[in-house]
Formats: sequence, C-alpha cells, structure tokens
Amino acid sequence: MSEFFPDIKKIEFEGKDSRNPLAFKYYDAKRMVAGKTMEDHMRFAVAYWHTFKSTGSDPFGAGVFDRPWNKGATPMAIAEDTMAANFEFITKLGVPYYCFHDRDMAPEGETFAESISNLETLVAKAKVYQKETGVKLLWATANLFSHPRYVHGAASNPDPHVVACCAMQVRRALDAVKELGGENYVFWGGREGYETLLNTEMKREREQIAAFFHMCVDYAKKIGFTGQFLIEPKPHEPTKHQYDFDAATVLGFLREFDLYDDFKVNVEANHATLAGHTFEHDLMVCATAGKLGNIDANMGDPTLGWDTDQFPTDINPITRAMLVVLEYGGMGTGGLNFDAKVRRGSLDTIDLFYAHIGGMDTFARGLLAAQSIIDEGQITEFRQNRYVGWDKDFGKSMLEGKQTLESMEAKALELGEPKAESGRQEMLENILISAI
Ligand code: XLS
Ligand code: NI
Ligand code: NI
Repeated sequence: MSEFFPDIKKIEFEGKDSRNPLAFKYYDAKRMVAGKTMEDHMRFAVAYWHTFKSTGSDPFGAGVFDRPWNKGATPMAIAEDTMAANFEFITKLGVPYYCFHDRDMAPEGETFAESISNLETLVAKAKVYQKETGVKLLWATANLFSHPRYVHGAASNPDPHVVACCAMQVRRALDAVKELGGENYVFWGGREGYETLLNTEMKREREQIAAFFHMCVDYAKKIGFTGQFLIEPKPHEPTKHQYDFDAATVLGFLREFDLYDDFKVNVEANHATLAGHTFEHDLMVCATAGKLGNIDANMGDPTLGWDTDQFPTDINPITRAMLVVLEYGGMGTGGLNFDAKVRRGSLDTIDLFYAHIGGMDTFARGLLAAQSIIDEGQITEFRQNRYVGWDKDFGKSMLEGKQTLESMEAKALELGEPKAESGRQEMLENILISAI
C-alpha cells in the first residue's frame, strides 16, 4: 500500500523525551486512562477534505500543493488515487476513523445521474478499503455549499427547486453513510444564513430547514440508518448571519421545531471562538444538555476573525475542553476529527503527518492533564463547596418548587446581609497549569 507516502513508516509512540518528529510523544493508543484506552477516549478521525483535497489556495492565490494523488487523467482516476492515499495515510498514522463530504470522495458529474453513480462507485471502493484496513467511518456529510446552485442557500433557499437538489444529495449521502457503517451523519449549514433582511424572509427559511430535517429523520428511519444525526454550529462565514450561530442556538432551534430527540451537536473549536465563546463554553452548553455528539478539532488564531482551521497545538484550551468531555461522560458515538488544514506554506506531504501528530499529541496531553485534575479533586471540590447551599434547607426546597417570593423574603429578613466569598479564579488557574 505504500504508494503515496513511501518514506513514512507507521507512526509509533516514543514518549515525551523522543526527538523523532515522526513519533508520538503523548498519544499512546493503548494506554489506559480512567478505565478506557486513549484510542477509545479520542476516536480520532482524519478529514478527507482538508487533508487530501486542500490545494492551499486562498483569496489571493491559486493552489500550491503538488499532491501525487492528483495526477490521474480523469476526475474519477484522481478520486481513486485520493482514496488510496487516504487509507494509506490513516493506516500509517494509526487513527481508527475518517470522515468526508460526498463531493470530497466523488467528483460532481456532468449530470445528476452521473454524480449519483460516481458516489456509488467510490463508496463501493471505500467499503473494500475499510474492510482491508479496519479503518471506520466516523461520519459523512453532503457538501451543500460549493456548487453555484446553492448561492442563496441549500434547504433555506427561496426556490424549492434548489431544495429538491439538496434533498437528492442528502438522500444519496445518507445511503453512502449507511452502506459504509458510518456512526454519525453531520449537517453543517454552510449556506444556511443570509446577507441582508432586505431580500430574506427569516421565518420561512428557518421553517424550510426544519421541514427538511424532518424529511431526513424520516428517510434515515426508512433505510434503517441508526447512526447519530449531528448539527455543527457556526456563527458566520460564508454567510454574514448563519442560522446555526452556536450550540445554544441549535438546541433552541431543535426544541422549537420538534427535532430535539433526533439530533446532537458537533462542536468545532474555531466556530465556538468565532461566536465569541471559548471552545469549552460550547462544549459545556452541549454536555449539560446531554447533547455533545462530536468535536471538530482545530483552533483559530486570536488575532484573525475567520475560520483558520489550524491544527490544535495550544494545550491550555484543550485541557479545559477535555475536562468538560471527561466530566460529562464523553461524546457517545462521536469522536475527534481534525477539521484542520496545514498552512499554505507547508508544501510537502510529510507536513500532513507532522500536523496530525501534533494535534493528536495535544489532545492526548490535554486528556492526561484533565484526568489528573479530576483525580486530584481540588477544582471539583471547590465548585461543589461553592454551591453547597443548594443541596440542603431552603436552597434545595426552592429548586423543588416549594418556596415562594414571600417565603424567600422571610429567609432574607431572618438571615440579614449575605457575605460574598472569593471566587478564587487565580488559585484555580494555577491548579490547571500545574496539571499541564
Ligand atoms: C466549515 C465546516 C465544515 C464542516 C463539514 O467551516 O467546519 O468543514 O465541518 O461540512
Ligand atoms: Ni467543521
Ligand atoms: Ni469550520
């Protein structure tokens, strides 16, 4: 299989003192952490689009990556080579999963029928590779944002004809994910948003999206797809106002349109930060609702206001994120996929290995630090003590609905002016940094 990365051998764990750039320093797949292997905590996945389809183009210049899997004579030949590269890369990296958009795996044809058949042909090949390599599908999705027909939205489009095309694409993507035993299906509303209310009826567009999701739920039931449906929030980009702004907005939408039980949330770090939140904030919004479904692992740049999709290398926020994941029992059928791309100047295929190794090590280190914070107990204990009043007496009975404004007033009069206690933020931050 070593056709596209002939110089790379399987990436091994060598420990933190290793100076080998092609080895893991922290990610030790079989190491047990709180009763589970690191591999099972993380469920890492490689993203087809960034790792294999990214050209390095940006708004100011064309693609710069000269990939050996892009040399085929036809789009289908290129797609076959790309798939071979995908499975070779993943096997050498030692990651259990991958994820893709329909159009990453299979090129758009001249006709709708050809697009459908291209995807079917490549899904059949992917099925064979999965069997041979043991690599599994974490999730798939439909690209409902690149083609010019989606310029005014996919399910939110003012023209139902476009929505029919979008339905066709999602139907076939759901068939693909079912065929490949995928564990989740992701909806990222790439063009589900608007630029100006002068040409947009927001009420209709949100209702259209909801009606569309109901059809998706029905179709999944019909074909027996039992994987988890996930919505991935993002506040803006490409549109000015994306309807799925952040995790809280998505949960509200699901409740409003009677879809709550059928979906969980896929939190992307760089999308949370673009929404003005921290990564761990959006994780916590989902985790406390029992809705944390998956993580698109990446990081933004604090000095830039767009989705830079960098590989995560900043240990502090990743430790805070893993603390939420561990405290709330993980991500269910989800995992951690690198929705991240190498920088435009990182020209070589070996840079793809360095990038993933760094991302995996950062998360592995974050997992170990978070578990040590939990084992050590000071932060948990501090938080518990801070709220102890709610576990007894009138605090508890208020939560049980047994108090009134008048009875609470009587308590205030009896107890007098309360004394505020320190929140101890700096002390707690010191505990976090010593665990790292
Ligand atoms: C773009 C999104 C996209 C989704 C999948 O910002 O992150 O890559 O994860 O469509
Ligand atoms: Ni994403
Ligand atoms: Ni993104």
